[in-house]
Amino acid sequence: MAEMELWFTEQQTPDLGFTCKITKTIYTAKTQYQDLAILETKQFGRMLVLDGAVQTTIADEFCYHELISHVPLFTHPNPKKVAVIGGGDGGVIREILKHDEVEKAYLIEIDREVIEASKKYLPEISCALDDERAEVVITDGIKFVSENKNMFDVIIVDSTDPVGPAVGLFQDSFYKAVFECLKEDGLFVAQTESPFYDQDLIKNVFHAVKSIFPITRLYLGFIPTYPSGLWSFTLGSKKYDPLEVDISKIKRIDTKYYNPELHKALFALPTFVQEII
Ligand code: AG3
Repeated sequence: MAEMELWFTEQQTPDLGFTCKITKTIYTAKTQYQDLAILETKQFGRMLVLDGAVQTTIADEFCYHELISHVPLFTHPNPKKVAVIGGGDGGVIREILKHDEVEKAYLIEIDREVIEASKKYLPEISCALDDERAEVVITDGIKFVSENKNMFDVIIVDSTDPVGPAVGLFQDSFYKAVFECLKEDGLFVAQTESPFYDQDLIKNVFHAVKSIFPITRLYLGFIPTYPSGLWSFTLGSKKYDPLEVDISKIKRIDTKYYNPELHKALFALPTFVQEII
């Protein structure tokens, strides 16, 4: 008898699915906050899925993790204290710790089980979580930023989609708290979904951030396993403008997507995206 084929589909929109062949279901759990699965896919290697949405895969995680980390960290001239809100797989922490000036990187994750499953099944991504410069805090990111003032040089919001546990991470009150939680020359970046499918969200976030931070910028990258592949990041900054960075001074670090030539080019937007904001 021919071997049975198993396929996983993320329903990216009510009318569109993203399907890949899986060779093994490595782990599944219903955590306090969400449904979690680690799948072995043929095309992308291991994949982390939360509430049916692909979060990261071994093959393309570098695109997202490098984009969300190195743009803010090379925009701030001396990032010493950095916080990641969400990001329990540890991919952003791994990228942050490639910067020698970073003294401490905090991972503020609400769901302990995401960290545990990633440590066990996605070691390539979670490997830096045991570094002595990394500190894991299990708590609600909204509570954490509201309780800590004037503390960080850079904050990176690596959330899930704006449904379920992440809804509050896309609200005006959260961006105000992020502003207060940053030092006087701090900056932050949040992942803000697909400019192809989530135009209202991007517009709302951009204008909310713009009403709070003196400098607000949108940049794009390509992430093959996310809806439409085209992905947006919104940056809010108190002082440093990513477009003013002297790219000749950017240190070469080990990356596969980010490079100094790309730093400003990422902010050049297609016309239909310019029209969103
Ligand atoms: N966080 C953003 C995932 C969004 C994907 N959305 C989707 N597949 N519908 C990724 C976490 C990686 N550290």
